[in-house]
Amino acid sequence: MGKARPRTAAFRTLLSLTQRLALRALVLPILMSVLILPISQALAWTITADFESGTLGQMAQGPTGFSVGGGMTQTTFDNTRPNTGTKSAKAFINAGNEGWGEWGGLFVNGASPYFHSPVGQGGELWFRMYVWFPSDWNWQTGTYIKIMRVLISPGSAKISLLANRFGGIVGNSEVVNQNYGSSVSYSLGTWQFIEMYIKLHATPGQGIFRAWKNGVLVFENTTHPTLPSSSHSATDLYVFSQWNDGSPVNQSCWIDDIKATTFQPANRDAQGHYMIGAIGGEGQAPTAPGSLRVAP
Ligand SMILES: [Ca+2]
Repeated sequence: MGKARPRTAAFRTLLSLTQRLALRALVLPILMSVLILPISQALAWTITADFESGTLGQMAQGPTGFSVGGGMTQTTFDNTRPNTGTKSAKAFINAGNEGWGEWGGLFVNGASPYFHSPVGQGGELWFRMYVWFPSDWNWQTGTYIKIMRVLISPGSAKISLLANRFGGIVGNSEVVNQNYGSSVSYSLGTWQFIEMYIKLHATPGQGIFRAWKNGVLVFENTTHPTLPSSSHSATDLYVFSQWNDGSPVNQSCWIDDIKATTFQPANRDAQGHYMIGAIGGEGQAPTAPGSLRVAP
Protein backbone atom coordinates (compact mmCIF):
# COMPACT_ATOMS: atom_id res chain seq x y z
CA MET A 1 0.00 0.00 0.00
CA GLY A 2 2.87 2.34 0.84
CA LYS A 3 4.02 2.25 -2.76
CA ALA A 4 0.88 4.07 -3.78
CA ARG A 5 2.75 7.31 -3.08
CA PRO A 6 5.35 8.29 -5.68
CA ARG A 7 8.81 8.23 -4.20
CA THR A 8 11.16 9.92 -6.59
CA ALA A 9 12.05 13.54 -5.94
CA ALA A 10 11.40 14.35 -9.57
CA PHE A 11 7.91 12.99 -9.35
CA ARG A 12 7.28 14.81 -6.09
CA THR A 13 8.03 18.11 -7.69
CA LEU A 14 5.27 17.46 -10.17
CA LEU A 15 2.72 17.24 -7.43
CA SER A 16 1.20 20.37 -6.14
CA LEU A 17 0.68 20.69 -2.42
CA THR A 18 -3.01 20.20 -3.01
CA GLN A 19 -2.40 16.95 -4.83
CA ARG A 20 -0.16 15.68 -2.08
CA LEU A 21 -2.76 16.45 0.55
CA ALA A 22 -5.40 14.70 -1.53
CA LEU A 23 -3.19 11.62 -1.86
CA ARG A 24 -2.52 11.61 1.85
CA ALA A 25 -6.24 11.88 2.56
CA LEU A 26 -6.84 8.87 0.31
CA VAL A 27 -4.00 6.64 1.39
CA LEU A 28 -3.96 7.13 5.15
CA PRO A 29 -7.49 5.86 5.81
CA ILE A 30 -6.79 2.81 3.63
CA LEU A 31 -3.60 2.07 5.55
CA MET A 32 -5.43 2.51 8.84
CA SER A 33 -8.27 0.22 7.73
CA VAL A 34 -5.78 -2.49 6.82
CA LEU A 35 -3.96 -2.16 10.13
CA ILE A 36 -7.10 -2.61 12.19
CA LEU A 37 -8.43 -5.58 10.18
CA PRO A 38 -8.67 -8.63 12.41
CA ILE A 39 -6.61 -11.62 11.36
CA SER A 40 -9.75 -13.47 10.22
CA GLN A 41 -10.17 -10.86 7.50
CA ALA A 42 -6.55 -10.91 6.43
CA LEU A 43 -7.53 -12.05 2.96
CA ALA A 44 -10.67 -9.96 2.70
CA TRP A 45 -11.80 -9.27 -0.84
CA THR A 46 -14.50 -7.58 -2.88
CA ILE A 47 -15.79 -8.59 -6.30
CA THR A 48 -17.88 -6.24 -8.43
CA ALA A 49 -19.44 -6.92 -11.83
CA ASP A 50 -21.35 -4.21 -13.70
CA PHE A 51 -21.04 -5.76 -17.20
CA GLU A 52 -19.90 -2.45 -18.73
CA SER A 53 -16.77 -3.42 -20.66
CA GLY A 54 -17.78 -6.61 -22.49
CA THR A 55 -18.67 -7.08 -26.14
CA LEU A 56 -22.39 -7.03 -26.84
CA GLY A 57 -23.74 -10.50 -27.52
CA GLN A 58 -20.67 -12.25 -26.12
CA MET A 59 -20.71 -14.40 -22.98
CA ALA A 60 -20.81 -12.15 -19.93
CA GLN A 61 -17.46 -13.19 -18.48
CA GLY A 62 -14.07 -11.57 -17.91
CA PRO A 63 -13.45 -8.10 -16.47
CA THR A 64 -16.81 -6.59 -15.37
CA GLY A 65 -18.51 -9.99 -15.84
CA PHE A 66 -18.30 -13.49 -14.42
CA SER A 67 -15.01 -15.36 -14.02
CA VAL A 68 -13.19 -16.33 -17.17
CA GLY A 69 -14.54 -19.83 -17.75
CA GLY A 70 -17.49 -19.10 -15.46
CA GLY A 71 -19.71 -17.57 -18.12
CA MET A 72 -22.70 -19.45 -19.46
CA THR A 73 -23.47 -19.64 -23.17
CA GLN A 74 -26.86 -17.87 -23.24
CA THR A 75 -25.92 -15.12 -20.76
CA THR A 76 -24.43 -12.22 -22.68
CA PHE A 77 -23.39 -8.58 -22.46
CA ASP A 78 -26.48 -6.58 -23.46
CA ASN A 79 -27.44 -2.93 -23.77
CA THR A 80 -31.23 -3.13 -23.81
CA ARG A 81 -31.84 -3.00 -20.08
CA PRO A 82 -29.00 -1.68 -17.90
CA ASN A 83 -29.50 -0.99 -14.20
CA THR A 84 -26.46 1.29 -14.18
CA GLY A 85 -24.24 2.45 -17.01
CA THR A 86 -25.13 1.26 -20.49
CA LYS A 87 -24.96 -2.52 -20.16
CA SER A 88 -26.11 -5.46 -18.09
CA ALA A 89 -26.15 -9.20 -18.67
CA LYS A 90 -29.12 -10.72 -20.49
CA ALA A 91 -29.73 -14.24 -19.26
CA PHE A 92 -31.72 -16.42 -21.67
CA ILE A 93 -33.10 -19.87 -20.93
CA ASN A 94 -34.61 -22.21 -23.50
CA ALA A 95 -37.97 -23.87 -22.96
CA GLY A 96 -37.46 -27.33 -21.56
CA ASN A 97 -33.86 -26.67 -20.55
CA GLU A 98 -32.60 -26.68 -16.98
CA GLY A 99 -30.18 -23.96 -18.01
CA TRP A 100 -26.95 -25.49 -16.77
CA GLY A 101 -24.05 -24.01 -18.73
CA GLU A 102 -26.52 -21.65 -20.38
CA TRP A 103 -28.36 -19.46 -17.86
CA GLY A 104 -26.30 -17.40 -15.38
CA GLY A 105 -22.65 -17.46 -14.45
CA LEU A 106 -20.07 -18.29 -11.83
CA PHE A 107 -17.41 -16.51 -9.82
CA VAL A 108 -14.93 -19.34 -9.53
CA ASN A 109 -12.53 -19.49 -6.62
CA GLY A 110 -9.02 -18.78 -7.82
CA ALA A 111 -10.07 -17.91 -11.38
CA SER A 112 -9.25 -14.77 -13.38
CA PRO A 113 -9.92 -11.90 -13.11
CA TYR A 114 -10.93 -11.93 -9.43
CA PHE A 115 -8.81 -14.65 -7.74
CA HIS A 116 -10.90 -14.38 -4.59
CA SER A 117 -9.88 -16.64 -1.74
CA PRO A 118 -12.01 -19.17 0.17
CA VAL A 119 -14.00 -17.98 3.20
CA GLY A 120 -13.56 -20.40 6.08
CA GLN A 121 -14.73 -20.98 9.62
CA GLY A 122 -15.73 -17.72 11.30
CA GLY A 123 -15.61 -15.76 8.04
CA GLU A 124 -18.47 -13.67 6.68
CA LEU A 125 -19.65 -13.32 3.08
CA TRP A 126 -22.10 -10.85 1.55
CA PHE A 127 -23.38 -11.41 -2.02
CA ARG A 128 -25.77 -8.98 -3.75
CA MET A 129 -27.12 -8.64 -7.29
CA TYR A 130 -29.63 -6.58 -9.17
CA VAL A 131 -32.07 -8.60 -11.24
CA TRP A 132 -34.97 -7.73 -13.57
CA PHE A 133 -37.57 -10.32 -14.49
CA PRO A 134 -40.11 -9.31 -17.17
CA SER A 135 -43.75 -8.87 -16.19
CA ASP A 136 -44.76 -12.05 -18.05
CA TRP A 137 -42.02 -14.13 -16.43
CA ASN A 138 -43.13 -17.73 -15.95
CA TRP A 139 -41.89 -19.35 -12.71
CA GLN A 140 -43.33 -22.79 -13.37
CA THR A 141 -41.25 -25.59 -11.89
CA GLY A 142 -41.95 -28.86 -10.15
CA THR A 143 -39.47 -27.98 -7.42
CA TYR A 144 -37.25 -24.88 -7.25
CA ILE A 145 -35.24 -22.51 -9.41
CA LYS A 146 -31.74 -21.49 -8.35
CA ILE A 147 -31.20 -17.73 -8.12
CA MET A 148 -27.99 -17.15 -6.09
CA ARG A 149 -25.75 -19.83 -4.61
CA VAL A 150 -22.58 -20.23 -2.59
CA LEU A 151 -20.58 -23.44 -3.04
CA ILE A 152 -19.14 -25.03 0.10
CA SER A 153 -15.92 -26.96 -0.55
CA PRO A 154 -14.71 -29.62 -0.58
CA GLY A 155 -17.83 -31.33 -1.89
CA SER A 156 -20.85 -30.00 -3.73
CA ALA A 157 -23.11 -28.62 -0.96
CA LYS A 158 -24.50 -25.16 -1.65
CA ILE A 159 -26.28 -22.51 0.35
CA SER A 160 -28.81 -20.87 -1.93
CA LEU A 161 -31.58 -18.43 -2.60
CA LEU A 162 -34.22 -20.17 -4.68
CA ALA A 163 -37.53 -19.30 -6.30
CA ASN A 164 -40.55 -21.53 -5.92
CA ARG A 165 -43.22 -21.88 -8.63
CA PHE A 166 -45.03 -18.84 -7.27
CA GLY A 167 -41.91 -16.69 -7.48
CA GLY A 168 -41.48 -16.80 -3.71
CA ILE A 169 -38.04 -16.32 -2.17
CA VAL A 170 -36.88 -19.50 -0.46
CA GLY A 171 -33.56 -20.15 1.24
CA ASN A 172 -31.90 -23.53 1.13
CA SER A 173 -28.89 -25.05 2.80
CA GLU A 174 -27.56 -28.33 1.50
CA VAL A 175 -25.21 -28.31 4.50
CA VAL A 176 -28.13 -29.16 6.78
CA ASN A 177 -30.76 -30.06 4.14
CA GLN A 178 -33.12 -27.29 5.21
CA ASN A 179 -35.37 -24.86 3.39
CA TYR A 180 -36.06 -21.40 4.84
CA GLY A 181 -39.42 -20.04 3.71
CA SER A 182 -40.46 -16.43 3.41
CA SER A 183 -43.56 -14.42 2.64
CA VAL A 184 -41.70 -12.34 0.06
CA SER A 185 -41.65 -12.84 -3.73
CA TYR A 186 -39.28 -11.70 -6.44
CA SER A 187 -40.71 -8.66 -8.25
CA LEU A 188 -41.53 -8.63 -11.96
CA GLY A 189 -41.13 -5.74 -14.37
CA THR A 190 -38.74 -3.75 -12.19
CA TRP A 191 -35.15 -3.79 -10.96
CA GLN A 192 -34.72 -5.24 -7.48
CA PHE A 193 -31.64 -6.06 -5.46
CA ILE A 194 -31.34 -9.40 -3.76
CA GLU A 195 -28.65 -10.12 -1.18
CA MET A 196 -27.54 -13.08 0.86
CA TYR A 197 -25.23 -13.22 3.85
CA ILE A 198 -23.54 -16.21 5.39
CA LYS A 199 -21.48 -16.37 8.54
CA LEU A 200 -19.56 -19.55 8.01
CA HIS A 201 -19.34 -21.85 10.99
CA ALA A 202 -19.62 -25.57 11.64
CA THR A 203 -20.99 -25.15 15.18
CA PRO A 204 -24.78 -24.91 15.66
CA GLY A 205 -25.64 -21.42 16.87
CA GLN A 206 -22.51 -19.89 15.35
CA GLY A 207 -23.51 -19.93 11.69
CA ILE A 208 -25.89 -17.34 10.22
CA PHE A 209 -27.79 -17.28 6.92
CA ARG A 210 -29.78 -14.16 5.96
CA ALA A 211 -31.40 -12.78 2.83
CA TRP A 212 -32.75 -9.37 1.88
CA LYS A 213 -34.87 -8.01 -0.94
CA ASN A 214 -34.34 -4.31 -1.59
CA GLY A 215 -32.61 -3.98 1.77
CA VAL A 216 -35.43 -5.57 3.78
CA LEU A 217 -34.75 -8.80 5.65
CA VAL A 218 -36.59 -11.73 4.05
CA PHE A 219 -35.52 -14.51 6.44
CA GLU A 220 -32.70 -15.44 8.73
CA ASN A 221 -31.49 -18.57 10.43
CA THR A 222 -29.07 -18.40 13.32
CA THR A 223 -29.32 -21.93 14.66
CA HIS A 224 -27.97 -24.16 11.90
CA PRO A 225 -24.30 -24.64 11.04
CA THR A 226 -23.30 -23.29 7.64
CA LEU A 227 -20.24 -25.50 7.19
CA PRO A 228 -20.09 -29.31 7.42
CA SER A 229 -16.79 -29.02 9.33
CA SER A 230 -14.40 -26.32 10.46
CA SER A 231 -12.05 -27.22 7.60
CA HIS A 232 -14.67 -26.50 4.92
CA SER A 233 -15.02 -23.10 3.28
CA ALA A 234 -17.17 -21.08 0.89
CA THR A 235 -15.58 -20.89 -2.54
CA ASP A 236 -17.54 -20.33 -5.75
CA LEU A 237 -20.51 -17.96 -6.19
CA TYR A 238 -23.30 -18.83 -8.63
CA VAL A 239 -25.97 -16.74 -10.35
CA PHE A 240 -28.88 -18.90 -11.56
CA SER A 241 -27.29 -22.07 -13.07
CA GLN A 242 -30.23 -24.47 -12.84
CA TRP A 243 -33.99 -24.39 -13.38
CA ASN A 244 -35.12 -27.66 -11.90
CA ASP A 245 -37.48 -29.46 -14.33
CA GLY A 246 -36.69 -26.92 -17.05
CA SER A 247 -38.08 -23.52 -17.94
CA PRO A 248 -41.67 -23.72 -19.24
CA VAL A 249 -40.98 -21.19 -22.03
CA ASN A 250 -38.14 -19.38 -23.78
CA GLN A 251 -37.48 -16.33 -21.60
CA SER A 252 -34.80 -13.79 -20.66
CA CYS A 253 -34.08 -11.79 -17.55
CA TRP A 254 -31.34 -9.24 -16.81
CA ILE A 255 -28.72 -8.97 -14.08
CA ASP A 256 -26.41 -6.09 -13.18
CA ASP A 257 -24.28 -4.62 -10.39
CA ILE A 258 -23.24 -7.77 -8.63
CA LYS A 259 -21.14 -7.27 -5.54
CA ALA A 260 -19.67 -9.85 -3.22
CA THR A 261 -17.43 -8.99 -0.31
CA THR A 262 -15.90 -10.29 2.88
CA PHE A 263 -15.36 -6.75 4.17
CA GLN A 264 -18.02 -5.78 6.69
CA PRO A 265 -20.25 -3.27 4.86
CA ALA A 266 -21.26 -0.01 6.49
CA ASN A 267 -24.96 -0.35 5.66
CA ARG A 268 -27.33 -1.95 8.12
CA ASP A 269 -30.89 -3.17 7.82
CA ALA A 270 -33.77 -2.17 10.12
CA GLN A 271 -32.67 -4.86 12.60
CA GLY A 272 -29.10 -3.54 12.65
CA HIS A 273 -27.58 -6.35 10.57
CA TYR A 274 -24.74 -5.34 8.29
CA MET A 275 -25.54 -5.63 4.56
CA ILE A 276 -24.23 -4.31 1.25
CA GLY A 277 -27.64 -2.85 0.41
CA ALA A 278 -28.34 -0.58 -2.55
CA ILE A 279 -25.70 0.44 -5.06
CA GLY A 280 -24.28 3.82 -4.20
CA GLY A 281 -25.09 3.33 -0.55
CA GLU A 282 -22.59 0.63 0.27
CA GLY A 283 -20.53 2.95 2.42
CA GLN A 284 -17.21 1.46 1.36
CA ALA A 285 -14.33 2.89 -0.58
CA PRO A 286 -15.29 2.65 -4.26
CA THR A 287 -14.07 -0.44 -6.04
CA ALA A 288 -13.44 -0.36 -9.76
CA PRO A 289 -15.69 -2.71 -11.75
CA GLY A 290 -14.10 -6.07 -12.29
CA SER A 291 -11.47 -5.45 -9.68
CA LEU A 292 -10.51 -7.43 -6.65
CA ARG A 293 -9.43 -5.50 -3.61
CA VAL A 294 -7.31 -7.59 -1.29
CA ALA A 295 -5.95 -6.52 2.04
CA PRO A 296 -2.48 -7.95 2.72
CA1 LIG B 1 -24.21 -2.05 -15.80
